[in-house]
Amino acid sequence: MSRGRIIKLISNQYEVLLDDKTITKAIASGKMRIIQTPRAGDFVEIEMREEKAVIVNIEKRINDLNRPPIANIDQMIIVMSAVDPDFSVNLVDQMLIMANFHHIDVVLVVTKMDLIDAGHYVHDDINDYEKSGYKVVRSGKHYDTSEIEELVANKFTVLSGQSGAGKSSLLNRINPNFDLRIQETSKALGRGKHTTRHVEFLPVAKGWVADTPGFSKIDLTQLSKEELRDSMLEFQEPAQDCRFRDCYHINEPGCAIRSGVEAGTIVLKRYENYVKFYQDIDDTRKRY
Ligand SMILES: Nc1nc2c(ncn2[C@@H]2O[C@H](COP(=O)(O)OP(=O)(O)O)[C@@H](O)[C@H]2O)c(=O)[nH]1
Ligand SMILES: [Mg+2]
Ligand SMILES: [Zn+2]
Repeated sequence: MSRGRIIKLISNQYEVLLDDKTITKAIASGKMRIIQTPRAGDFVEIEMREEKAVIVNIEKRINDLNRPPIANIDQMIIVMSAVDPDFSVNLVDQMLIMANFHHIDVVLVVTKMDLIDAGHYVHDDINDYEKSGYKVVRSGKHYDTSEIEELVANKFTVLSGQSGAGKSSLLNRINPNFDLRIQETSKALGRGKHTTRHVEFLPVAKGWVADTPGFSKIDLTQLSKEELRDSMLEFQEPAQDCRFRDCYHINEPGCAIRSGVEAGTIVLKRYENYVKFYQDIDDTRKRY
């Protein structure tokens, strides 16, 4: 019996990185497929059966995403382009909430910075995320990648971001040997659906990174209002001063978050998005 970690999954074929750093192909036992389907990132036990490596056990997952199907992630890198497709605060906020909800450390990488000038509004959006306490890395064609290489070292990272954001380009910039397929943005948009089953961690700068279609469609209404509130990381500390311990920061008196927004210590745009997501959840609950 040996132990390892699934780094690649194509239909029902797995590749497992064993503890001794060798890689083996494996299949899942019939029993395994019924109890729990193995996912990329899973820690597994392997047994040799008739010269075939068979996955016979999956260790309890530390975290577990569905889109993409991936487990035990140390870190999520949200990749969002400055333009083409346009930077979307809405989408970044949704991805941040999902990462926080799953208790996964998160970094925002903004690509295609080479395509915007100094006065572009994206600079303000980026500053807002930094002000909210998030780590942001600016990237673009010919930009130095050493900061990102340091971030991924010794970790299992998932890249998340819409098609055309520049995920594959970013990995190619770090390691030109990958030669990952880069798509014209116009063709990339609206695609991605067919590739979701294929999840693969690539060896990137002393770490492992999965280039996946990411959260192609995020539906925050799966969360409860409480889960949404608790996934707004930058609210956690100031919320200690709300009059009510279970304050939702909507219209409660003595709300420290709303006074923070007024005072400018909490970014208005992020608060507005929170209220919007909150109302979406509220509307969905009322319908059922
Ligand atoms: N100018 C510029 N173009 C980029 C950058 N990153 C990606 N692109 C272009 O954006 C398009 C989509 O890139 P790709 O890496 O396939 O995006 P993915 O779908 O997120 O993997 C391609 O035409 C790339 O050449 C960047 O940093 N600067
Ligand atoms: Mg790609
Ligand atoms: Zn409050």
